[in-house]
Amino acid sequence: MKKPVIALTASHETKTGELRMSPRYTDALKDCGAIPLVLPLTLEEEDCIQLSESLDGLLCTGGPDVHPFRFGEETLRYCGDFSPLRDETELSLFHQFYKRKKPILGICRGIQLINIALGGDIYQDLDAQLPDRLPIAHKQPFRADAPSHHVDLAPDSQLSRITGTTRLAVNSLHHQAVRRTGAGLRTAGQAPDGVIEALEHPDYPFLIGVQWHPEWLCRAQSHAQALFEAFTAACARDSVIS
Ligand SMILES: [Mn+2]
Repeated sequence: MKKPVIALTASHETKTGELRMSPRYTDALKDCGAIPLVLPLTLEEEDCIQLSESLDGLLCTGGPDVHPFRFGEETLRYCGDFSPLRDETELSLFHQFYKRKKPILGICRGIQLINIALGGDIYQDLDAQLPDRLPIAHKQPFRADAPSHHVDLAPDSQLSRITGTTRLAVNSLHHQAVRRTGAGLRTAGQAPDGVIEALEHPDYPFLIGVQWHPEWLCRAQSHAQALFEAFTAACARDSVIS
């Protein structure tokens, strides 16, 4: 059987222009039987159309903040750095894969990008904009391969079906988070302080975003492995159809 080919977006070093890819993402996909394909950020729209037609799925990875103009806001004091090239290319890729109903998984920045692409918005900084929440450390003070807080899943969510549970122990390396959810998306999981940590699209073959980093947890947490397996299985189904 043909392996599914899954596109990943790379991290962009804005000072040098270099692209960077953590092997954790590519290993997680490879371990599930997929061929990971890291894309450049210099893609025209017609390139994104062609790639979305020929590839089997899209993984939107972690990275810097999306520019606030993308969700109609001024830049607030605690917003972080951004990559204009990455915002532009990733949004274009998302829209083309989305249009063709190809499987899409968003991780960290990826869940925020998916939400913004579908008309939702985000908190530019949790500590500044939600100071009174339970003080969960969304930037955990220790290694990323150890979980630091829990996420409670909606019992009827795709994520609870995939993971076989409604409570996940996750890592946390973010200072922003989903606020208003975009068109068609539902909240699938929240941290104990109410912060949205997972989104999914009930009417789409596979469109899931998670605020944590499952690529760091594959060895330690079976739910992380289950998520990558479900994603690559959805991409494999797609590769049979196309
Ligand atoms: Mn978190």
